[in-house]
Amino acid sequence: TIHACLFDLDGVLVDTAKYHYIAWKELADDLGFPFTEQDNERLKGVSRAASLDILLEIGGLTLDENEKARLADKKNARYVEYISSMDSSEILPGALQFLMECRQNSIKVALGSASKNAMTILNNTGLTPYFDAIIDGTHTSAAKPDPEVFLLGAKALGVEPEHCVVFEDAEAGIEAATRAGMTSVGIGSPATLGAANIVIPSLQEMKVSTLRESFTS
Ligand code: B16
Ligand code: MG
Repeated sequence: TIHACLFDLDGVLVDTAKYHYIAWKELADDLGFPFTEQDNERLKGVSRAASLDILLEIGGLTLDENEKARLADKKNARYVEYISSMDSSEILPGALQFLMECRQNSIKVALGSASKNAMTILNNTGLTPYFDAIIDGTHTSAAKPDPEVFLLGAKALGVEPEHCVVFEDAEAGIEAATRAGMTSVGIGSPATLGAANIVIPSLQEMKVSTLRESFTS
């Protein structure tokens, strides 16, 4: 039986991927190399520091740790600027309805995000009150695909991993869920999320009844 749902943030509940992309692209522009939307796919679900390493690899640059810290801060300052004006219109289709349905069915709800800016996004979009526990990049020491973020979420909710379902849009996040001993629902394309137990295009295609039918154990 399912007692808890754990949600990734970017790409599952809100579309912040576009702001991450613009902010990384501006950094690549500053550094003088092209950075496409296709390149950006590699950064999804990946921590800020690891994202910068991938970006620099794409640009063929090797920089020291101080310089990398400066660039990561610069990207983040721009990203924070973009998300500061977010509102509830940027909640992805079906997300709010499904969060409410979880509550109505006494299914506990936690956030499991890699982002250190998760609280700003949840507060600006009005999503904060829908969560029983919030675990984000400020609470974790290991990034997805490490299962830490989801294990901390289950612990905070007091639910065993086998009774948790994770909703994720990134390959690394699905792997983290599997390693945590949880069931996973991929949000996006089966081409990239084939490792998930089921894959749906968006939370619009999800209902608590569907979840219960899919996962009866
Ligand atoms: P920040 P998620 C992830 O959030 C994003 O998908 C990823 O693109 C980003 O680099 C990472 O958070 C860190 O975000 O720079 O705000 O700390 O998908 O795990 O909710
Ligand atoms: Mg994500």
